[in-house]
Amino acid sequence: PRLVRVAAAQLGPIAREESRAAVVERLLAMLHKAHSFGAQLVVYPEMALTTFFPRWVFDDVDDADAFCETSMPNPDVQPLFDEAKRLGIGFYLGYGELTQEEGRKKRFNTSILVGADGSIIGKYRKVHLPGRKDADPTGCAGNFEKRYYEVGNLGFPVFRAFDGVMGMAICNDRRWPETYRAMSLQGAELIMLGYNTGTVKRTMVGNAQVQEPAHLSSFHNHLVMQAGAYQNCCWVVGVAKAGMEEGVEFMGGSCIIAPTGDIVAQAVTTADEVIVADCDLDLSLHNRRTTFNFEVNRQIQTYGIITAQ
Ligand code: CDT
Repeated sequence: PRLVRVAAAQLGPIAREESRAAVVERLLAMLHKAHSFGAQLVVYPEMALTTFFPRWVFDDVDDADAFCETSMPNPDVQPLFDEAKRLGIGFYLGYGELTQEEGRKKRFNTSILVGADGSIIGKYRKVHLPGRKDADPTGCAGNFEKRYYEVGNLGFPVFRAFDGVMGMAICNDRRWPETYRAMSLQGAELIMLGYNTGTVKRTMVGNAQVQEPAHLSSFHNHLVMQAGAYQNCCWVVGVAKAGMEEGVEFMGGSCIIAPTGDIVAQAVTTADEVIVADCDLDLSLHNRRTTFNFEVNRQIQTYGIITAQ
């Protein structure tokens, strides 16, 4: 078997006033715990260095810059890179990215994969941005990522690393089957994804704010990741930022899911917590050769509508 011991490092809440240096201390504490468990790869959440700022509508969208990183690694995050390299552990890290491209400023919701030697193996920028661009006049609050971030422009790349083929996604991406399929078609065997997801979902029906039944948020969280893993023959490592953050409660439920769709490890708190599993990347192969032998069984001549306007 091609075994990689993977740790999911769930974060409890990050307060707006918490410095990056303080957050990195928490990431380091979990890195050490993961190391004591023998992990080779640690997966941190989406936007793991700051509070989840897109819950707010800043009048000046550029106020978001303060929550973004202009370089990676930077002095605040360097201790994590250094210690992970010293321990020979790789990691996935989500963060807000501020960059200059095509002669203008852009922000992306980004993740990177760092190798055991401390080098950045690959980068992903979130494709499926949730929420709204502007405040709802009826006061419906939630997620305003579309206000601050651009749609990721790197596609769904996969990377040869950790003796397998690795992919990345971020939060809302996990709800979309295309996310997993795009990477699975390139041979992805393990997909890492971080999330910041409220424990209740409110939607507008006409002028009324309607709350989903409470059990659905958590059910949907696991449903989509388990289906993604099974239908695409890959491991999925979903890692939450959890707990009560700036008045909003985020769900936990971080988990490691096998290509069978089984959850093999799951967090039980909504605080900083490390869980591990031995992920046999060869497990991806069984279904790829049988039920989901893509070459033999996909019927692409019927799928055109998926990418048609
Ligand atoms: N961070 C993130 O992508 N959160 C979304 C919230 C969706 S509700 C507007 C999610 O899909 O979990």
